Amino acid sequence: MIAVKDRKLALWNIGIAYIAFIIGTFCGLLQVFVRNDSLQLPKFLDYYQILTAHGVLLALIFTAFFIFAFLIAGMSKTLGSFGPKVSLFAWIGLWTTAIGTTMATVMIISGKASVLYTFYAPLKASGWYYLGLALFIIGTWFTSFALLGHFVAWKKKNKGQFSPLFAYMTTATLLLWIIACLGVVATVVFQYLPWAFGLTDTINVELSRSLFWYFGHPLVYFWLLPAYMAWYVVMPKIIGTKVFSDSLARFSFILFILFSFPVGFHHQLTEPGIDSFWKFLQVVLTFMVIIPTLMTAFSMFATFEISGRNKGGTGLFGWLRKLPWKDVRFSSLFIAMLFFIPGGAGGIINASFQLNELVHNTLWVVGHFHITVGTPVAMTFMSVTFWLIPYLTGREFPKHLQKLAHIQIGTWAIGMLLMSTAQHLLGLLGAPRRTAYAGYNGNESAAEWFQGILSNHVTMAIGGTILFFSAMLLVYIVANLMFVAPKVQDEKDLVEFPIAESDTSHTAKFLENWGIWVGIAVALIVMAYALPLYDMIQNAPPGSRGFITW
Ligand code: HAS
Repeated sequence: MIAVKDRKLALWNIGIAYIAFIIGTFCGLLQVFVRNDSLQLPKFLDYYQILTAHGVLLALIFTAFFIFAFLIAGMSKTLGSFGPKVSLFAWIGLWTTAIGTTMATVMIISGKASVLYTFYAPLKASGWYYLGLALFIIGTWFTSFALLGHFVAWKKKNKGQFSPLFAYMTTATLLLWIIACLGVVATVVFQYLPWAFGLTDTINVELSRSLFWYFGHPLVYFWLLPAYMAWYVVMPKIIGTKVFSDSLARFSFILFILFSFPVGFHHQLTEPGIDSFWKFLQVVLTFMVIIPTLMTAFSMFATFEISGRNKGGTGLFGWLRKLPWKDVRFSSLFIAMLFFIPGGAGGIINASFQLNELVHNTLWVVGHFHITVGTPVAMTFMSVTFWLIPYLTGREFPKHLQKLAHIQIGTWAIGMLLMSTAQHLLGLLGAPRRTAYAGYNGNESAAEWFQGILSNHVTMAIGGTILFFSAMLLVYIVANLMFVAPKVQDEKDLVEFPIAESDTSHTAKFLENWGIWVGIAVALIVMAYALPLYDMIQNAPPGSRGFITW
């Protein structure tokens, strides 16, 4: 059992995460209906406003708060409870992040920041929106440094020992986050804030987008790595076995630190001002970042098979039947992983220079991120929710809620399958993303493209509605686990915090030498970014004034 004060900290983070989840998913529901022209929004709301709220609240706020809750709980569990300084920093982090979130949300709701979660210039939001985002990042840094401080203190006390796998992975994730944020902090502080508050008239659009994507791609791995932590460390315990290979797991996280950064240009392959050499280089490096995921896939299959065979499964696939399908903590993780197969394959298509011409800025990309962050990541967080909240609140996870959890996971999978398939197909047929309903001026041949059973905005809306139902079911389960489910009487009946045993006897010491890895990461960043960024600043295109198009 972790200390009460650390539990409280984690619970506050989860609480804020789920408030963002409620508003964000409701905006998603509205969106799918606007896009198939069956809903007219009231005058005070417009499509781009709800699209911005949806993206910011789910992709940035829900994920970040949930991730920090998971990391806080796991670090306290594996390294011991936090000292006063760590707690203080983590609380300052929580409140700064919450204030930043509130500022940004208020600006979006009041219609002063309909710039979507990527806030591409020259769209111009109120300066208070960018300030809110800056506070959000600063807050996450406080919490990150608090957790890193806890790690360093543990290492000092346990000289020469390997850190527990969970703590190691947390450290890698936080380093990735801190280095990634440097890009977005640079553009917000030096470009957006002076521009939005009227100190400068114009903005260098190309530079701002490049700095954003320097951050934006590692951001997706900041979502993914905590999910991988649950796959590597939590899942084996749930299915009754050990981590397949401690060194493989650690090394895959190191590869993410190295290759997450020098790849941001694959989001800008159609950006005219970047020389094709730099795009080519970053595309090649993008293919390197696939390797740790394939290592993870190999490791997961091996873990499943070992566990299934230990339980008596025979034949080529007999072990699959022995896995604990009735345990929703496991079935949700498994479905999450299944979704990542087409999700990752779509990523490879996006990253391929020529194919990107076809899919860029279409609904295909929206389909892609719903089956990466929207399912593998989000469903892993749901799986974690099912045991982490009762563990922290000291409540039971009663049978009727477990049944509901199965329905919730099933409906999420069905809704997402329908919605994301429709999005992928519509995108291939040319439906643009980041746009409200388009009737193509009643053009008949354009309308025909969108009348297939799956390539249809109605299918997308049906999927979206099922997803919203599933989201509300999840909120019901969360509220019950937080406040209603019966308290356990005896600590031994407490829901388990599953951490699998990990054998470090073959793990190489240099994997724990962070200086080497951060050094190589910096060298790769300099190689991929120094010259193109220098060029963008030295030979800057004429800046753009701001546009408020809504
Ligand atoms: Fe992506 C756009 C390329 C992974 C999220 N991506 C986005 C956007 C988001 C996003 C949010 O190159 C939109 C941004 C925006 O608003 O503009 N993506 C990739 C590549 C990968 C990738 C190469 N993306 C992710 C992940 C995300 C995510 C993960 C969130 C968590 N993505 C792109 C590109 C674009 C893009 C371009 C820009 C498009 C454009 O033009 O705008 C790779 O990391 C993928 C590697 C993964 C695999 C899959 C292997 C998986 C296997 C199954 C796993 C199974 C396991 C075990 C572990 C190669 C093999 C299962 C066990 C069983 C028994 C089943």
